[in-house]
Amino acid sequence: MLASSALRHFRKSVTKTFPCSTCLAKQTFTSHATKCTAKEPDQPLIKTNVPGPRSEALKQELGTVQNSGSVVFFTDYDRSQGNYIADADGNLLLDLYMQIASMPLGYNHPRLIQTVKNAQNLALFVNRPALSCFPPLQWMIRLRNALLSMAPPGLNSVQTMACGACSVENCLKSMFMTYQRQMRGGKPPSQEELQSCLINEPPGCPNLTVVSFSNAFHGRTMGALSMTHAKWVHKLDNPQPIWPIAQFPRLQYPLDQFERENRAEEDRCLAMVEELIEKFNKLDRPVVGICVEPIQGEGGDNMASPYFFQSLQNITKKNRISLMFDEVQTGCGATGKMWAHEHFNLDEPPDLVSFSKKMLTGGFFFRDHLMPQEAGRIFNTWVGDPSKVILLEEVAKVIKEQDLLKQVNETGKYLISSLEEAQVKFDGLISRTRGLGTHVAIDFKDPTSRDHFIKEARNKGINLGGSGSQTLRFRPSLILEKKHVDIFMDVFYSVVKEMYD
Ligand code: PSZ
Repeated sequence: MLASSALRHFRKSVTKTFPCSTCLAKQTFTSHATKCTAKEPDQPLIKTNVPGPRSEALKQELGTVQNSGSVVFFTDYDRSQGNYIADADGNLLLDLYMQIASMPLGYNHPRLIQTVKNAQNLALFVNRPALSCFPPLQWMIRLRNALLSMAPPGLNSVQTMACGACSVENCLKSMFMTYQRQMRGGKPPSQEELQSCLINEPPGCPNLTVVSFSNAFHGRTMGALSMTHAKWVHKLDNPQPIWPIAQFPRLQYPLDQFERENRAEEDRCLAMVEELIEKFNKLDRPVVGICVEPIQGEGGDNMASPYFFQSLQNITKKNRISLMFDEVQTGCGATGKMWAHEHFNLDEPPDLVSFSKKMLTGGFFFRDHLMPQEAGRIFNTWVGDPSKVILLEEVAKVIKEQDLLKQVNETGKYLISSLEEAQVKFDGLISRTRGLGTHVAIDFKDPTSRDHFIKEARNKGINLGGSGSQTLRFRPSLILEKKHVDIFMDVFYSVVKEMYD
């Protein structure tokens, strides 16, 4: 009763008119959202340097209570729309970085606004549940419509989590627990195991390990950090376990001119993986799995061929260990397929796939044998947030209805060919154009020129980010179009020409 009177009150209060946050027209939420014709700006609008004085002042103020050194600019989320981000100084930038790859449909998408305004969703925006204990009535429907409708082929189970790192963290734990369960061959854990685990000692806490790769990034929690090898700023001062680290291939571009060299490079890295597994097994630090990004994101947009990933899967099958893809950055359509590993034509599905960012909720898909056998083993208070899954359900629908994966492929091809053309003109300054879909990158000749480009492009109305030491990365939303690529390329030419002369 209380709930329905609260709902009535809510409905009454929202039937008043107020400006639509997307098009600013006066409206009542019940009728307007479906008709809203909110349009993003036609082009960037630059009034000050980016960051401007207001952003700088806010950053300084934030700096009095926390380290604000990583803040790029303060953002006006009310005025950001579609592919455009608005800053605190009245500038509008075409955003090809999208909150570090985490906005699937750009800013203030009318369908997401409508979802938030839908009174039926209100209770799940207001009451954040402890999902493992008290899931909402329609949880199963939500999971099916949102997460399971987007699942990689062959992966039927899913666990939600709050963020990328904790998704990776719980993939690791699933791999370890499954390995130990299989080792016990159906017997329950011994008393000694139950006691020793409480004081961090074997046999309860066994010396199990996972193979990760040079330049990998998997997050900053302790387990995920053990597999992260991109930059010292992530790692320094934290104790880390002794786990095997293999090299990730460094391919030469253009790929069709370096087939032989690239195959040799991938074979070298694969041999290293096999050697490390053998070595660690012998050291009594058994390897239970391999964790890899389909395209290394933070570490410099490093790619490998389908052959490399197929071979990795063969190694995991031969050793009866798990293959985990970390798709936190590559997942949800950015590469033109829902999951980047779908580009690799694997014989079987991988064992685990972690996600977050564009998926709005964190979590992971996994194969049936990784299902925890005891309650409470993969558990925390929130294990995600249903309000994010409600939004994801709408994202999934929009991706299908608007055929956004096709758009990502077409826009991505256009972006890559435009950059390849530019690369020939500015030989020596930029190189190694690469990517899948709009998950694209180029290299500058050194870190200073990359950083200079990002700064100048921002001042001319394009927001972009870097990865690795000298890579420029594109992480737009799925709604990017060719016309946006043209706007970017104009700025690209004007900045790079100045740098080249
Ligand atoms: O500096 C940082 O902490 C950053 S900058 C970009 C990320 C993290 N990416 C997050 C990420 C990822 O790209 C991959 C492949 N795996 C895991 C993560 C961790 O996700 P969050 O940041 O949600 O914990």
